[in-house]
Amino acid sequence: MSVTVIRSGLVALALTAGAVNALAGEVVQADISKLAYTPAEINIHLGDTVRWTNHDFVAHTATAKSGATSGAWDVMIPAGKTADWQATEVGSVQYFCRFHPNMKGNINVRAN
Ligand SMILES: [Cu+2]
Repeated sequence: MSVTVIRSGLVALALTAGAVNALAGEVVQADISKLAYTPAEINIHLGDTVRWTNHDFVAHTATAKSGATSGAWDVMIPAGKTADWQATEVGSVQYFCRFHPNMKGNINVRAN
């Protein structure tokens, strides 16, 4: 009987931790280097933020392709700087750089 009580207590603790995490969202680090997004594919959860760091000496953008699930968005990432994008909808979105259209990436947003 006491074992059951301890186990249910652990389950309650785990659920609480999950709820706090979902509320805050995580910051997921990504890089831009030598005209490429690294990693090119990013898997995150709803509410998480992607933070790109641009290591190049030219500015880049992360621009959602038209028709993206998450709607149109366009993030400017100046040379040597960071920029953020927060996932507010579940789904996959392909993005590219407006200045260098060969740069392509993909973000998969899952429900929490
Ligand atoms: Cu670029």
